[in-house]
Amino acid sequence: MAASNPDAVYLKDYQPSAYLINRTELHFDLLEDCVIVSSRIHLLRISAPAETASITLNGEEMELLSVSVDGRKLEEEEYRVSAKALVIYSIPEQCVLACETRIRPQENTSLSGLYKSRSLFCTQCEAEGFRRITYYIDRPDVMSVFTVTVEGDLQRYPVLLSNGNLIETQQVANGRHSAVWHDPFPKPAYLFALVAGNLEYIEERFTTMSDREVALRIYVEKKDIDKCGYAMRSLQQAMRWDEEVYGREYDLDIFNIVAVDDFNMGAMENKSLNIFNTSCVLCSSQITTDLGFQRVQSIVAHEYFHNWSGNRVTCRDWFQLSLKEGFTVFRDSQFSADMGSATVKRVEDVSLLRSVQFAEDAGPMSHPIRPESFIEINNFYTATVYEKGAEVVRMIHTLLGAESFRRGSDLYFERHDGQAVTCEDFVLAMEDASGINLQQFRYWYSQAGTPHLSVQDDYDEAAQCYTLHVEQSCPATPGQAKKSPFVIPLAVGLLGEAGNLPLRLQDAPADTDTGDNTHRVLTVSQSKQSFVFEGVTERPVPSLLRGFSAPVSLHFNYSSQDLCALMRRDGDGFVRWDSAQTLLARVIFAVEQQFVSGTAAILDQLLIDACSDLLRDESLDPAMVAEMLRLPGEEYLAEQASQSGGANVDSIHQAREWVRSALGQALAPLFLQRYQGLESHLAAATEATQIADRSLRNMCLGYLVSGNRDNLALASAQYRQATNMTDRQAALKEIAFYAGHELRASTLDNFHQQWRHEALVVNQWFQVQAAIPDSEGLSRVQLLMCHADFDLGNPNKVRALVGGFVNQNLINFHHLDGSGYRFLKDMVVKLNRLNPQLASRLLTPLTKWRRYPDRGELMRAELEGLAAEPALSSDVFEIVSKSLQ
Ligand code: B3K
Ligand code: ZN
Repeated sequence: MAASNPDAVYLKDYQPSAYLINRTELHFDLLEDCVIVSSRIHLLRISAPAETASITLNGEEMELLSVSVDGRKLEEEEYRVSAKALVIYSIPEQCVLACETRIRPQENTSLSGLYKSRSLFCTQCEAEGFRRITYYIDRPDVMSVFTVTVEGDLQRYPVLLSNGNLIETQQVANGRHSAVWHDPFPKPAYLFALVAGNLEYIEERFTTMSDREVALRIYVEKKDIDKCGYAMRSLQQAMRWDEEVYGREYDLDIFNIVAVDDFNMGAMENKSLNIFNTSCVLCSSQITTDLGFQRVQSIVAHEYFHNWSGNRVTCRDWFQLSLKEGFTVFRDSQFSADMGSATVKRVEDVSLLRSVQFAEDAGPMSHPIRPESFIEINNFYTATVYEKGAEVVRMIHTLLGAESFRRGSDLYFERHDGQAVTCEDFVLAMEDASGINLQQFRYWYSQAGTPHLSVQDDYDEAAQCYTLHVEQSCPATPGQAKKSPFVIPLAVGLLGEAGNLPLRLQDAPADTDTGDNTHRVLTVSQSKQSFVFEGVTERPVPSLLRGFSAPVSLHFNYSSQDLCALMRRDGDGFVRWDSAQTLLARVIFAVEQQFVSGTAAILDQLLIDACSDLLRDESLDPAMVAEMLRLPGEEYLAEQASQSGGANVDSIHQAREWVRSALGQALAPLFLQRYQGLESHLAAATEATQIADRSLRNMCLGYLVSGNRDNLALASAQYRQATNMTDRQAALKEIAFYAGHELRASTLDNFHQQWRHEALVVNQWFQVQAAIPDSEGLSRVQLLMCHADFDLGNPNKVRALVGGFVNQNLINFHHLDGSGYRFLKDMVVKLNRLNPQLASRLLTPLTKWRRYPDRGELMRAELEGLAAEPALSSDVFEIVSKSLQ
């Protein structure tokens, strides 16, 4: 472990800053081996006045060249520099503090602060990267008006960017030039950005709702200039949508996006200068899959939406991260739903939540969406804070209704514009605007864990009454043994023989909100509660948790016939999908049991019939049919299995493969018919119907290959004839996973030859190979790590290859000889030095050791090994130590 273990920070210890920084002036001298940063910060003490007082500024990994106060250079005894701070012993109530520091972006492999991505200077300051640039009060509630001068070589760095408006540019001596940027909006340091390099841009104009012209630019390397159009269109759509749906207008004359290769996550919402991972901006149908296009659209929108939910109104402290992230994810999911199929979007979001967030909630890092403490804030950019946070905002939307929710968001933005606030302020605005009391609802912010909702029904034929008995509970999570009941909006319908029945809830006014009398949102707020429906003329099948109205795990004892009925006929698209998933999971687990007990596996005829109906009905949205036929992932199945005793990855994998193959065989003619019928076109590659067709067609291909290896010929033909990356990659995957050595090797080789100049496609190539579930799994990955195109310094490559292996190749990662675990441990040790944020993210699969009774000890041993490593970063230390507790 580290010589001294890093300490935790607690929400309860929050204190406002003693100082404000009204203005911040920065000057960057970009040199080839270092950067000289000169800062002038205008300080004002706001805590109890005193003659003199000390100040502590955050600062790491930098060399202090000089420090002065109001123009007077300080003597060495007037201050102290430590590894993490600069303390000045005595400072006037109001003054200008000037520092000159030297930093080395060229050596910064952590990609936090100012660093170099290839030949480009760029920054990433959220959460605490600014303190690696200059000494500062680096916390989100210290907001300042920034003026930034960037000076560098004209040839190497013709483009010099920072936040806000460009004030002036100048040629200076020695072939250098400079640019001055001023951002009139006060902002926390985490939203600061700087970019310098040789970039080209595309430009469009946007006229805002109040008729202001905004210049929109996307900056990329010259070779990528033809791949920015889709991101630009997405930005324009997002800007219009935010005006129409939230009444939010853009507030500066310029909005820039820059794409960089080396980036720790997807993108960053720096004020007016968003910095993006190239993987989240660049697209063309030649190099990008349909999923990739959707990702670009939603991330461009997400970062843009932060301009209001995050930037204009920001977080008081990092415990409030979900204030901006949960709300912004909710906003971007509404946007994506409006741009495409709302049900498909919901299905994708819920699949992610259930496989990743539910697992997080059940593991050692479980935390509420507003955590109470952390060691390293970078570890809390989690599915809980983001995705569950968005679900919590969605529930407020459901409980208030769309109109009151909009009044609440207007009030929130109006009340807090220019402030750094808390989740509580958000909830208060929602309460004030709607008159609805959210007191008990607030437990969603403070309690961790996935609530368990168990429902039983009871039908009284004589009285024509149908009752739902609902019970909620929530498992203990670290530090929270007992939970209070949550407020759970439970959207329901009742399915009869001829469709959904009209609902009359006893003792309740008619639900006027939806105008649909077959749908109703019940508010569950007690541990046990019953809801009685009157005038129910037949025994219905309950359609529960429609639209996934709350992030809970739902339990109702459906028969397989019930599930088939819901799957075929329920009025709610989400419930139709969810019933299919439940049935598929049930069949897979049944087959797993048959394997374990040595009996011959058989496929449930009910499932075959239901899938056959789905495939035959050409009136259904092909995208939804594809989602309904998608087998639940191994990760999700393992999580499910661990809830009831323990997961065995090998038998889960075997059973899942068997079910796919058996279904592929049973319905081979139908799969082939749909496969051949769904033509795939390049034209209008992003158009919804084409995407839907491709998605079902490729799903059929998967089943066909699983059912009969001869169908690899179809995959081969598709690979050769594909006019877009979606079809090419789908075919490649089938070949890589299931073809014999020769075909596999030649196809993979062909793919690499063809795309080796497109880094993003090479990453897809790494990722497909990392996931191949054959006995060569780990050695293939190890070999690929020596490939000339691999680079440990580039997070996209590491995520594709190492992440692809540990997250998507479950049987190899969990090999009983422990080699997968050792491999991950060794990678984490290496990356811990280079890029701690990346290291700690990769570590997640090892933290789930308790899920696997048969090999958990092997996993734990690697965690112990990591714990014994010297010089662990706070990032890795926190995950390791919490996993071992
Ligand atoms: N706010 C950034 C995430 C920053 C992560 C820092 N470790 C991107 C986003 O959520 O929009
Ligand atoms: Zn965000």
